[in-house]
Amino acid sequence: MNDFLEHFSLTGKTAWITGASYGIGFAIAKAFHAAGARIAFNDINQELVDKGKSAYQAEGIDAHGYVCDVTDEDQVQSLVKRIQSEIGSIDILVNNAGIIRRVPMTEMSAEEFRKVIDVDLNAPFICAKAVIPGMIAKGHGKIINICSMMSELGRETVSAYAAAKGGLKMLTRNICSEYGQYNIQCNGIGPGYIATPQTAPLRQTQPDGSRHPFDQFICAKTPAARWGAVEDLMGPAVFLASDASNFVNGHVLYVDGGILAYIGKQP
Ligand code: NAP
Ligand code: GCO
Repeated sequence: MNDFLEHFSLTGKTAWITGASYGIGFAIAKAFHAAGARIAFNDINQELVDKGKSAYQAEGIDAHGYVCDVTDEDQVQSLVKRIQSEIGSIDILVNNAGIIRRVPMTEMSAEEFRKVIDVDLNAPFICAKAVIPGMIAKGHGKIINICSMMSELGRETVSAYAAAKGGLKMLTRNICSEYGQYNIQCNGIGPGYIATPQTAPLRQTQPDGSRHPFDQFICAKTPAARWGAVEDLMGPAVFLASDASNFVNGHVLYVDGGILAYIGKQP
């Protein structure tokens, strides 16, 4: 690799991607491995971790998988110590684990709202808080928070998710503000609409064989006229995890095919 591309290398780095048995987190972990990083991932139960490990092995990746509920601070603190002892102290954290509940706000229980906030906002706080001391000790660190279009826009039925992802954008900026002095860069990635299990209900073929109305809507709203693929996020994630972005901090990089820039195609 010529000298310049070395800036994008993750060789020798330890990366922890949360909720990465599949979906966006899995793709980001694959990209980090290809760039040279050691991979640690967690998921909420052993079945998912085992599924993830098999998937990583099928890609030739010796990923270290752990059961950990990222909303539980004791579990997170213990996991960070375990990763440090088994693989190495964490250089890169990707707060990827997330849930969504699509319910009209007035029909959503406070408990459901709190659950989304807990996973999508409180957990990134808990995980970042757990890794920052080690990053300070090492003199560098990268934290990438997986934000969303809903960090900028609202839509019907996703009030809790939008509140969480909007808060995650500001948590990203605050970690930058508070820990940038220790050579820690905290940035967000704002994926557009990506074809994963989380969005599968929005792409489901209708009983009459037609495309889901939301599928048609998103393609009309996207200049690229397509849903994103998890592969579209791999390059941006490696950039934000590497030395190539050491002066990029507090930024949310939207990987959305242009949705946020576009008024949408006339019906
Ligand atoms: P996904 O397919 O639902 O995967 C999310 C992963 O997080 C799953 O493995 C999930 O496990 C895990 N998880 C959930 N709660 C957890 C917890 N408490 N502790 C540990 N792991 C937990 O989602 P995705 O589409 O890959 O999205 C990943 C991230 O990108 C999320 O933060 C999402 O909000 C964000 N995002 C997605 C899109 C999109 O269009 N897909 C766009 C923008 C942003 P379970 O299987 O048990 O739920
Ligand atoms: C929804 C979708 C979105 C995507 C993503 C867009 O119901 O609107 O799930 O929220 O998951 O966050 O960036």
